[in-house]
Amino acid sequence: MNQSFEIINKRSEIQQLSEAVAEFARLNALSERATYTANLILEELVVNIIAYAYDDRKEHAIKVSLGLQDRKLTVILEDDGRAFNPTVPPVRPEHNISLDDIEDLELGLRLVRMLVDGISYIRREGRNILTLVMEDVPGKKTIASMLREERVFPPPKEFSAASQIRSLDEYRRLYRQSIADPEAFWGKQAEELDWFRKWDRVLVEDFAEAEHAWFVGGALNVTCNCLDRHLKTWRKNKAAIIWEGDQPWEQQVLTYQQLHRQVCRFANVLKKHGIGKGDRVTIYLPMIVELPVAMLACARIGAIHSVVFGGFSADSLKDRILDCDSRLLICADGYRRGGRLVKSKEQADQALAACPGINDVIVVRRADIEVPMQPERDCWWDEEMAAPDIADSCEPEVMDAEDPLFILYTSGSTGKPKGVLHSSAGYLLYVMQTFKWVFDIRDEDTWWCTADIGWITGHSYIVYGPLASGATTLMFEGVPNFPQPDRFWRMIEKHRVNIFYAAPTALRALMREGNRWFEGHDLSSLRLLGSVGEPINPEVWIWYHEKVGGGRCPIVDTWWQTETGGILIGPIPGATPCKPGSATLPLFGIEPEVLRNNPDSGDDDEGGWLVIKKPWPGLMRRVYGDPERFKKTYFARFPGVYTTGDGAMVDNDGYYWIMGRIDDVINVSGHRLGTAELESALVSHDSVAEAAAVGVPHETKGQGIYAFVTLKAGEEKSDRLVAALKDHVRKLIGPIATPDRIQLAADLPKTRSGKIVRRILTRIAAGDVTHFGDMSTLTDASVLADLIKRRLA
Ligand code: 6R9
Repeated sequence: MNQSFEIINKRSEIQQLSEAVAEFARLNALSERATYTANLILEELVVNIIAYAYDDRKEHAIKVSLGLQDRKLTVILEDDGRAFNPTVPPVRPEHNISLDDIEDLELGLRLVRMLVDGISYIRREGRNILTLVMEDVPGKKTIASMLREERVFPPPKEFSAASQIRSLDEYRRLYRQSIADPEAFWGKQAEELDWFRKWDRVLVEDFAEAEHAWFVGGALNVTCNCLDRHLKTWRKNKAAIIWEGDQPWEQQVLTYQQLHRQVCRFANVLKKHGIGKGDRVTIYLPMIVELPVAMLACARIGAIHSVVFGGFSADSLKDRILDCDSRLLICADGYRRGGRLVKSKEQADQALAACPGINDVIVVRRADIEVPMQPERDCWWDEEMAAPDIADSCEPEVMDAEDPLFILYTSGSTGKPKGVLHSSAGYLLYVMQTFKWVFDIRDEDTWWCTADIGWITGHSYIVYGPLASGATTLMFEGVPNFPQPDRFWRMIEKHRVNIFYAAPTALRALMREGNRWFEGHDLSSLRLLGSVGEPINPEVWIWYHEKVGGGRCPIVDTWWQTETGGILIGPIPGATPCKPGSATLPLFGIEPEVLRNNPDSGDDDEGGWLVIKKPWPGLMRRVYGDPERFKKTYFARFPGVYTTGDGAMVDNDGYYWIMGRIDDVINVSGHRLGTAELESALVSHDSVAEAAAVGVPHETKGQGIYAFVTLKAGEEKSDRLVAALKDHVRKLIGPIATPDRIQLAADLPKTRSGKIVRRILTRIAAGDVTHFGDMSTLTDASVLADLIKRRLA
């Protein structure tokens, strides 16, 4: 029995559609689960299409057909094949959306994938046709069927043959050892570091209290491990950092010897400015070599660095300086990114107006623009470095294994960013070893991680991991599409890059630019590809594999967090067969588990909260300046284990499928932004009474920001005001936090206790449908409902 409906891009019709599905379900005696699923599919897909087209006045036919045969329910969606929004839509002016883009509607399709038993997509006669099939078996598990992605890519034989870990058996054997006796395992690993004094105990822990200390009694200096020890070997004149500027012709190479000298000299400059062990230094620099030099110089003398992403605004910089009571700031006059000038000294000066603790500012000349210099406070990097009393060598400070190495701020859900504090020995060991395991690094490799050092990925896998391993790390100041969208491919060819590590958000943006940008570029040097920051959807995975990797490079999808220091879940490329969309298996010493709120429900392969049961050396030590917050944030929901805040499920092969964050942080291009931080920025505007921000799927950024704002009484609604509000947020937090859309609302939905119900707002943001009632009343979908609610609540 079959039935079709046509809808013409009107939200009111969705309601009718839902009623028609209910009628179809009644006539065919569909189970509650199948009805629910069909409805959810329609809601997620059709509404997303309409929401993205977003203009109710435009008519775009979407044909929906339902069919049932042998208890197999089919839902077929056909669009009219036209661009959905031929005029400039208010949401995303740059693109029109059709079913082709559905894969990018992250949340919608991910939920649908969980629920159905099959998806097929074709384009026929100018129409996009998507068919979804599900078996109507009452009581069938809901989340398990997310695993429609069944393609498996075993490691290429030649790759395995040349790798350090060559088979899944070898991985499993090592893994079992690492879990059975972690102290023996990590003790052996730590032999690979240079120590002033060996440790007395590998691990002292009370995980229930969120406490763990590694290599207790040991002493070392991180820079001795990243620099000095290589100078005694042939690596002395090996390129440590190859740098390329915003403009393709700008280039700089620092050998280990040269980097060592720069670091020592700048360490001496810091000392001259009165900086010593334990002092905090804030570094607000673009991606230039002075940034890693400054970080390592801090580490040389035991100062704690706090790198603030160069794209953050004056206000964010101010908060981060004040929070850790920084003594000294390092910034640039300005810099160009994608050819556009960023006046960073201006931002720094604005921030410093409210930071009395900063007595010294060291300014790197990068843009060569006029900037005001405050006589007693500001000085130039090049002049300081050239001073006659600055020596080429600097004795490394003897650091306790547990002494802090750096603070890195990350958005939490309570508004105030958290200063994640990492240790010296444990952090370094963890990033060094994971770098070798996951990226299978060899001495002759050119390694390129495209992240910004302002984020943890850059700290761990541009600076500390590669340098501790004696690798050559490529550092790039610019953006992927400047001067043209082939910049990455040009750079891979030019530097003969062997291993390339990027974020899905960048890959999606490049994929969108089209394949012609590959033309004429020889990417044959590539051996291995990596992904980090967000779930990589299978379609992007396949594109990455085929177009960038030429079908021959394994892809390592690496899951981890600022808090975890380094990668926790990811393939060993010579050993682990990959499944597109899965981060695969835990690394050595990492014991993850997926926990449900109700432990008695469902089987192992259902989704839930991803937690890590035992400590590992790279895990953060505490939140700077807030002794309780580490435990309160990560150890409260499930006592005794580290709760990551991400949802995940495990399949029958033990593979982890990360479903994104369960809390209310919005992940824009891999950068986590707290909704509370966004909301407090909005509310700080004179006209705003109340605000709520939610994430909406966005085809390039992963998530976009959709904000609801209630104006103060007497304030006039206007487009100008909306623009002013966006501008306000951008100034306060930074361009990355600019809301994609602001909707002025008379009232926000709230619970009785006054908490805003974001779940409803998310629904509205995605297309104004709230007709499902309470999803949790459906018992066999309860786990899913729980996840959805947590994700959206
Ligand atoms: C390294 C980094 C952490 C959050 C994390 C998760 C998401 C990171 C991922 C991934 C799916 C992956 N995330 N890697 N989700 N697959 N391979 O990004 O740190 O900025 O702290 O973000 O990013 O949600 O919890 P951070």
